[in-house]
This record gives sequence, C-alpha cells and structure tokens, in this order.
Amino acid sequence: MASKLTLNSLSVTAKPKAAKGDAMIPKKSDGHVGFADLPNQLYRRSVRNGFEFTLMVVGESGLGKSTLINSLFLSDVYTTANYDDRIKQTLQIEASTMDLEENGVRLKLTLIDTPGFGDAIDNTNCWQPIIDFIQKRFDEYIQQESRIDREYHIVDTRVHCCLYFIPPTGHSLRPIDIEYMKQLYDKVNIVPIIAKADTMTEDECKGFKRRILKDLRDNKIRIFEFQEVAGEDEDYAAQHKSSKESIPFAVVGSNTKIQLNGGKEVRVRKYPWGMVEVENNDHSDFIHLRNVLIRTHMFDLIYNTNILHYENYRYRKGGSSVSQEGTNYKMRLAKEEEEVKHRLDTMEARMSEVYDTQIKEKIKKYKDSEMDIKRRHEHLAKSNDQLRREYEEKKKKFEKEKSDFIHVSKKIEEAQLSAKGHSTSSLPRSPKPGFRSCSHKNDKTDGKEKKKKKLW
Ligand SMILES: Nc1nc2c(ncn2[C@@H]2O[C@H](COP(=O)(O)OP(=O)(O)OP(=O)(O)O)[C@@H](O)[C@H]2O)c(=O)[nH]1
Ligand SMILES: [Mg+2]
Repeated sequence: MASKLTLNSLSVTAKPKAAKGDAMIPKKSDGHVGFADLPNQLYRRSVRNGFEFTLMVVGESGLGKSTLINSLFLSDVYTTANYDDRIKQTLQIEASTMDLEENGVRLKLTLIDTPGFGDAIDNTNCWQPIIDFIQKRFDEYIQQESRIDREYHIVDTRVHCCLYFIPPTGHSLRPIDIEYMKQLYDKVNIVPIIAKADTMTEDECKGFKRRILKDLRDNKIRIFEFQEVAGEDEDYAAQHKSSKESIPFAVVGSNTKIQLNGGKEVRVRKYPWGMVEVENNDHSDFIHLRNVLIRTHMFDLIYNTNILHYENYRYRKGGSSVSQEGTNYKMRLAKEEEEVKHRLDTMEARMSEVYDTQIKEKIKKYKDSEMDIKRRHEHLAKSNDQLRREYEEKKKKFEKEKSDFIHVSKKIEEAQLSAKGHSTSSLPRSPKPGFRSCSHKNDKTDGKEKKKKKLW
C-alpha cells in the first residue's frame, strides 16, 4: 500500500517496496524538491577545494621521461636557458608541484620524475624505490585519515597515475619491463607509453602496439582501463574511442619550441629531413594521452586509486576494516574479471590451434590425394606404353607372316600355273578325290613330274 508523506507544501508519494526481482523504476517527484541541484553543489565544492592530481613517470634511463612531463601540461616544469639543451639526467625521485587554473577550476598538479633504471649492471629489484615511494604516499594519507583532529579536507598526495615508458625496440616487451609492471600494476594505475615514437615507422609502431598489448594480456598485467563515459555527445565519444584505441600511447617529447606562421608556439623535434610536431596527431599520440589524462579520465584515475589501490594497500597492511568488505568485493571482482579474461584468451588460443590443425590436416589430405592421382596417372601411362609396344610387335609379326604367306601363295600359284601349262599338252586333269584313274597313261609320267606332285 502506498503511503503519503507531506513535506511542507510538497507531497511525495512513497512507493511500496519493490518485490524481489522487480526492476526499480525511479519515482518522479510531483514538485521541485531541490536535489536536482546536487551536481552543482558537488561542482561548487570541487571548484572551492580544487583538485589534486599526481602523475609519475617511470622507465629506463634516457627514454624522454623528463622531456615528456615538461611538455604535458603546457608549462615548463624544467626550465633551461636553451630549449635544445638536454634536460639533465634524473638521479633521484623529484616531485614538482604546480598550481594550475583553467576557467576558475584549480588543479594542484604534482609531477614525479624518477631516475631511469638500466644504467646499473645489476637491475634486480630496481622497482623497489618506486614501490617504496608509492607506499610512503599511501602511509601519509592513512596518517591524515586516522588523526582525531583530522582536517576537513585531506591533502591527497597519493600517486594517481604512472606513465610507464617502453623503449621503442619494435619487438615486444622486454623481461625487465614485464617484471617491472608486474610489480607495479596492483599498486598504481599504469598507463603504458611507447617512448621516442619518432624512431619508428607507422607500421612498425602499429605492430609494436599489438605485441605489447598481447604481452600484457599473456602476463596478466592489468593496465588502467579508460572506461567509456556514458551519456556524452557523439563527437566526444568518437574522440574518446580514438584515444582509447591509441593505447599504448606512442609519444614524442621535445623541449624545442618554434612559432608557426599564425604565431602559435609548438614543440617540435627538428631533423635534417623535416620536423616532428609533438602535438600533431599524425606524428604522435601525445594529444590522445593528454586528453585521457586530463580531459576525460583524471577523475577516474583518482577514484580508482582511492577505491582500489589505496584500499588494497590498507587491506594488505591489515589496516581499518571500515571499507574492508568493499575492498574484498572489489578485489574479488577484479580477480574474477581477470579469470574470465584469462579463460577467454585460453579459449581463443585453443580455437585458433584447433583451426590451424584442421587446416593443416585438410592440406595434407589434399596433397596425399594429389600424389595418389599422380601415381595412378603414371602407372596408367606406363601400362599404356607397354600395351602399345606389344601391339606394335604383334602387328609387325603379323605383317611379316602376311607377306610370307603372300610370297608363298604366289609361288604356289606360279608353280600351279606352270604345272597346268604342262598338263594341257601331256598330263590329264587331276582326278576327283575318291576316284582312281583307269588310265595307265598317267603312270608313264617321268620322275621329275612325280617329285613336283609330291611337293604340292
Ligand atoms: N628522438 C627522440 N628523442 C627524445 C624524445 N624525448 C626526449 N628525447 C631525447 O632523449 C634524451 C633523454 O631525455 P630525458 O628526458 O632526459 O630522458 P629521461 O628518461 O628523463 O632520462 P633519465 O633521467 O636518465 O631517466 C634527450 O636528449 C631528449 O632530447 C623523443 O620523443 N624522441
Ligand atoms: Mg629524467
């Protein structure tokens, strides 16, 4: 039964509790209560407090980490008298904080530059200083949270995003990069970056991206997922899609600035054969990276740090259990998601294996039957030859016998003819079989004639 509540002049009808399984249909209020203004309240509070975002760069030495963070937020973190100068090698973890403002929205941006690894002979545990740093920032947050006289606003210095720089080898991920990211992915949001993309051709870069994503999947390294933003306009969705498809972002960094004809200042890398513009989408994914980091997903990165990495850390430390249930649930979800992904990948691999085997078997069968037909054909051709030879021999023999016969027949005929010629004058006609001759004249034939008769 629906009950009716009266709230000043407004009346809101409370809906009876939905039965289990029923879809909850939001109830529209009959008048204006005011909660539609909640987003504005949130907006005003956010503007008042401003935002805090901490970005870290990690990777091998000399890949352009310092150069990139210098270009990312359109304001130089490192200033050099001459832009062409190489920024000095980073020897320790350096944090630079800037207060930025855009249309009244304030952003406290902290960029954490780290020394590159790979210079030492032994790189075992080269990730440890980075992990220690991330965890130290978590500890600072925990301390602020657990203070009795804690501030209304807790300063958030946790690392919200880690840009992992991959060297542009063009092959696939190196074991050290795989191991490094394995150590990091459950502690911080990882966004993979292909460094110095200007050293690769477009096709090399595409292939390299595919192999990197495969290596990440195979090694179950979870990088930060840039989720679709619901309810956005088509342009925005298309822009987001193309940014998402650019992962891992192949970037170019530079400290050299030039002025274009219109007066616009751009960062470029100059080469004898031309220029690479850092912010040109045809030359690098720099703009895509900046879009997802700042325009579309900064809040998601902060949220994920809070709800996943920070809570995981607290859980691992055996800290507060307030949101332990939530953490466990989130961890379980992540684990299940990972398992499903793994199962799907395995299925896909198995299916392509089965497909390959079937194709191979079919090709083999086809080749076997082709060989069989060839063999049969050869056999038939051979026996055909044999038959032809036999036929030719028999034909020859027959021809010979025939000519012999004709020859003999001719001789007989001639002999008969000559015998006939003889008998018309002196010999009587040969008697019919069964009749004996009564004449004794025949007995007078000479010996020569007798001989001839015997022959025939
Ligand atoms: N070709 C090319 N060179 C770059 C790029 N970005 C930076 N470099 C150059 O690479 C060299 C190293 O740049 P850094 O920014 O100091 O590299 P890093 O990763 O901070 O180095 P470490 O501090 O030693 O870890 C410099 O000479 C840069 O000019 C790029 O996108 N392409
Ligand atoms: Mg550096």
